[in-house]
Amino acid sequence: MTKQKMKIMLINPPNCGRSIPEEEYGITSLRQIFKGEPFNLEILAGPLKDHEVMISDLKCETEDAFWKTFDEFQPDVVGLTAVTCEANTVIRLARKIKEKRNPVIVIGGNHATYDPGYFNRAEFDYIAIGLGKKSFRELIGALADGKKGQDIAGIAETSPGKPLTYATRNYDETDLMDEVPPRYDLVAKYRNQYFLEQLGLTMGFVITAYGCTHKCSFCTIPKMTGGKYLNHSADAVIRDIQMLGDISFIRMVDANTFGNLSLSLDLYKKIMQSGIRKKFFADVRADTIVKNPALMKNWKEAGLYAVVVGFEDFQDTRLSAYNKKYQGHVIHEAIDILHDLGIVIVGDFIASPEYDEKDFEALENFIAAHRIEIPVISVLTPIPGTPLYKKMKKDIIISDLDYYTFTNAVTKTKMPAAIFYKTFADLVKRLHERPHKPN
Ligand code: B12
Ligand code: SF4
Repeated sequence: MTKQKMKIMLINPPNCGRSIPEEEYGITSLRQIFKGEPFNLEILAGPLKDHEVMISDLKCETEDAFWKTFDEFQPDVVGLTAVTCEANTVIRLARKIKEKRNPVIVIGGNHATYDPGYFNRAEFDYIAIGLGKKSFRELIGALADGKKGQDIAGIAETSPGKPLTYATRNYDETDLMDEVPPRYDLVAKYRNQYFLEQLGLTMGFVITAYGCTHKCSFCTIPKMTGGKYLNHSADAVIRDIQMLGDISFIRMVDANTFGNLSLSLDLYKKIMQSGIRKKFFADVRADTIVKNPALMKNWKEAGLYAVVVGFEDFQDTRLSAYNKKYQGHVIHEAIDILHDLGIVIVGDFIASPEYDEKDFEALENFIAAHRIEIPVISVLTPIPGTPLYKKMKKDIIISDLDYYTFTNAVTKTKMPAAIFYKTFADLVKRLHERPHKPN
């Protein structure tokens, strides 16, 4: 059979999810800190040059505009992405798409990877588990040849009512397809909407490495690569930064940046040599900072402006319950290093359902005492498929995934729920009242 040129529509779902503190306690900025480009879809589009591909970002346009584009484009294949709080929304969207036209619908992303069975239903034809750049290309290749994609590792063909079967993909660096850049051009029309309200700036995304070798109990990253840490070459990252043109803030969206020392050094050197002068944001583990202060210094010189550090907590017992693999003193040391270098700290903390008033107070005091410039507090959320979910399943009181926005207590709280939310919401409000502006 001859290869068919496919029309492929990749869709970023609309802003969704429920948030009790926002709905009932007047906080407006928890879920929508900023709109980010649908980088995963840009990456998936990269190797599909033989086909006609478009990206629709429903976070940036109205549903009416979307359906008009959909009717005009008439896709053969639709690719949807979703984190957990978007899972129900993409099911509804896929249902509507199937009613209008019957393209092949593929769902991928964090929720599909951790809880693929959730999408084993008639609205979807295939589920992508883990990294999708190469496996999706293989699937499109098979469909273009008039075949099915059931034999592609990492891709499950749905079988509603029956258990899902698929071959696990043994991810390696070839899955990153280093030589193929993301299709930034496909979101050019939305670019000015990718805005970080809290800092008043727009950002472009690049990625240097995927996955993580750590196993924090709540996290939905390790399975993405089968627990491996996979790197792009420094040259590919430089290429991507340059493709973003004059955007001056670059977010490295790795889950665990600087996890490979030699790559991080190589990239730093190449940034310096190439004359790239940007402000970089990266997600870095506290122990990486403590083990590699010289690397942090180099990166400060290369433009590292802020780091997002998943501190999660500062008490050893909780850190160990989260399987963080370091103790509280590491956090103190990391903060000192970052302050000395003048790198802005975006500190992620988790409010446990075990928290009482004293714990919230201790957290606020810790943030103030350590001058965490941008604290981000989420509520501990057991995402299906994680070790935390297994542990907390019996305590779940809200199973509707719309509420899995990391802002709701979906498990029983030690404090009465209303007081927990009020204390959490008041703390977040106070922290938001001291916004940090970039210099
Ligand atoms: C940048 C980022 C954001 C940005 C923008 C995200 C966006 N573009 O929409 C902002 C700050 C807005 C954001 C917000 C939130 N985020 Co966020 N975010 C990230 C971060 C750091 C990077 C995402 C990224 O670009 N990754 C790189 C891409 C290439 O990887 P990827 O998405 O996994 O895609 C690959 C595969 O999954 C697969 N794939 C993905 N989609 C599809 C689709 C198809 C068809 C196929 C075949 C394959 C496929 O192929 C891709 C390429 O290999 C991740 C952590 C991380 N490092 O991944 C968290 C992360 C995705 N966020 C998370 C969460 C919880 C949220 C919030 C709910 C938090 C909150 N309370 O504010 C909100 C909700 C956002 C929303 N959609 O409504 C969680 C998701 C957990 C979960 N299972 O729900 C993550 C994993 C962080 C974490 N460690 O817990 N986020
Ligand atoms: S929270 Fe960070 S360090 Fe822990 S498993 Fe996830 S990506 Fe790795």
